[in-house]
Amino acid sequence: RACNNESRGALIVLEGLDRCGKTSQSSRLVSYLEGLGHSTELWRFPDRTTSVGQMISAYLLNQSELDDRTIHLLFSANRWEKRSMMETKLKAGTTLIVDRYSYSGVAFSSAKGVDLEWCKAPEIGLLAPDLVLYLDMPPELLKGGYGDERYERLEFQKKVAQCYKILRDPSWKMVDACQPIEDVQKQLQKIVLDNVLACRNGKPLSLLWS
Ligand code: NYM
Repeated sequence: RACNNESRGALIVLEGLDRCGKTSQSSRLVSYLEGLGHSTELWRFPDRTTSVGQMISAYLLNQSELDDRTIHLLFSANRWEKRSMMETKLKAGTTLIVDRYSYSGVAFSSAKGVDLEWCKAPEIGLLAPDLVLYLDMPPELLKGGYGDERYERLEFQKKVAQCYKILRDPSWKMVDACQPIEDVQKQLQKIVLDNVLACRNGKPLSLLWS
């Protein structure tokens, strides 16, 4: 029963401020795991391809205005609409490397002043990550400055960093993202591989928010 092809994949989340290197580290991790023969997919939130995701994208591009709680619930709905597919993939043995998840949802909305517990509530019952990797970089050093999307301003990113600090728990792996890309990747690879192996060996899936 516990043969390898019945064991599950790992749910691995990368978090951090805008432009700290999450996206390139995530895709490198997928190549690394695939190279070792582990079935792996790259996911990201927001997933802008769904109809909810298109509303989110328009908001981020400043093409629409939405109340802070409304956009918060859309980000959450965007995770809920992917939840069953996520569970199916994990149970089929595929590891998911996820670029942002519920922690971004809570950190960015609470940085706007929305109550933190209120922000967490709609995330309850989503799958809990097996591993949260936080790419740590001071807001002042973020790569190449910011772009034009909503939230990409230094003062706001400082607030987001504070909110991440409140959310952080001892199980998060903090990685110094100021190091060269290759060094960051080496550290991430080791942590991720250990975690993928632990999940294959029968670690049960759990739910947020615990
Ligand atoms: N963001 C992302 C949120 O405000 N709430 C969420 O739940 C998620 C997943 O969207 N500035 C914010 C963080 C980013 C922006 O993300 C778009 P990305 O990774 O740049 O596509």
